[in-house]
Amino acid sequence: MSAARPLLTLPLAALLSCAGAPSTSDAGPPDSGPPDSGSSQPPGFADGVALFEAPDLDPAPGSLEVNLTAKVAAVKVNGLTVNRWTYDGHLPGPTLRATVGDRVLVHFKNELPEATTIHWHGVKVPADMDGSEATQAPIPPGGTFDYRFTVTEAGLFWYHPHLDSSTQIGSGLYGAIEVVDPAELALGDPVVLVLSDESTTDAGVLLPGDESGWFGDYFGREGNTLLVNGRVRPTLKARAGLPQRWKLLNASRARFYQLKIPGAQVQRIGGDVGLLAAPQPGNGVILTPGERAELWVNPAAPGTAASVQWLDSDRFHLGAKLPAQDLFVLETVDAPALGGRPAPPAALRTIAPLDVADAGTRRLELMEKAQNGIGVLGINGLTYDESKATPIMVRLGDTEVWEVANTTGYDHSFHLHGYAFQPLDVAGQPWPVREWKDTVLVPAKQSLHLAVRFDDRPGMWMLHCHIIDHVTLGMMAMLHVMP
Ligand SMILES: [Cu+2]
Repeated sequence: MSAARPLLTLPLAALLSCAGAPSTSDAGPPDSGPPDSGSSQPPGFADGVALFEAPDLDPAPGSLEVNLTAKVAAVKVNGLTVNRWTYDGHLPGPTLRATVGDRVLVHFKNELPEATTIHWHGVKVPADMDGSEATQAPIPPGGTFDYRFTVTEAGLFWYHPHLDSSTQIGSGLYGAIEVVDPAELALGDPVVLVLSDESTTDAGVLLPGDESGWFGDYFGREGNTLLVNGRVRPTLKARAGLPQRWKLLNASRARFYQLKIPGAQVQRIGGDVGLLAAPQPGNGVILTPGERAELWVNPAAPGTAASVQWLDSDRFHLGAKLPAQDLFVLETVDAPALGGRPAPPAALRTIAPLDVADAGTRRLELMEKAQNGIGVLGINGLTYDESKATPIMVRLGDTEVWEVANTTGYDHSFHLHGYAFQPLDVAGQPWPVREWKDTVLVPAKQSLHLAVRFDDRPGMWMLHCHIIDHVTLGMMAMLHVMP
């Protein structure tokens, strides 16, 4: 594969000068002047959050070929050696790093005690590679499957099971997919940060995936241990004035992350599928399960150690918030970079709006109802079991505007397989920036409008709440993109 990691090993300034940097992009005017020469991140600045990278079995450029085995393995978490469900014995699973245009081949083997599949969240795979029960039979224990697809867009994506998902994701089965585009703006030294949590005893033993039954499904299982790249409160080092590009993924089952990053200038520069059209305010960004965000982070004063914290976003609208929790330490150790970089470029990339002049409209209600004396969740009046025989039908080539209406009293995370969409507005307010998303917060008692084009890859797909426990209660539906 061709996705070596020049930004981690070369000084940013050197990279900018040899690449010609912003001028090679069509994203608009260059930013606020060249950085100083010779400045770089502190040596080993990201060692504290290093992720294992899947070795490429095919050295030819344009392809990434990896082995991936799901298995129970001993890992070290918070000083304890504990068993987790893992990909290749790593928590998170190995990072797949690829370049736009790469063909990806994953030789998957299931050594778990139960059946599984892999869903490639956000990657535009063919329908029969999507890993949902709509298109793939469960891979039994001992079974194998080759997943093949091409990565066509830059961004941070991820992979996880789409079967017994609350238990399997909650037990450790998730990994990042970083797709880079050499033609993209250089926007700081990249760091992938996988945010997850797990529910364990004091001895670090995982609680059962269905722990606390219906109550856990309804409220969503938030773990008692917060992990950043599989570690408890690791340290990331930085140099004042020299921006880092944090690529964040929320791989938790149910927890929302509102991030507080003290002592730094922070702009959101990317969303689920690559860069935004323009930077947005980045401190306080909320990530629902499955969502990604890219943040441009420019640390302020050297000699400081700031705790990057999780804040409660009150997703149940209880009017009271849980105390903040530490996620990781941002340690600014070196003298300031000469000249610094006060802001990212005002234009990041060109994103054409989807043409919705002739678009059909569709309403999807995220709702709850009583069934046999308990609350269940669904879409348009039906739980997944009730609706799966009659999928939502759309036509290949059509553009549609969807109203996703949340009529429950708490927030949901709406995820569409196979197709990215452009959010148009939420709660009556225009979406602040043009961007591509596949997972989005739909606040309680509010509606969100999005535009989506079924441009390619007909077949059966899924849409569901990415609070995975809500899938268990029925908030999922099948979508048939008809050729
Ligand atoms: Cu939900």
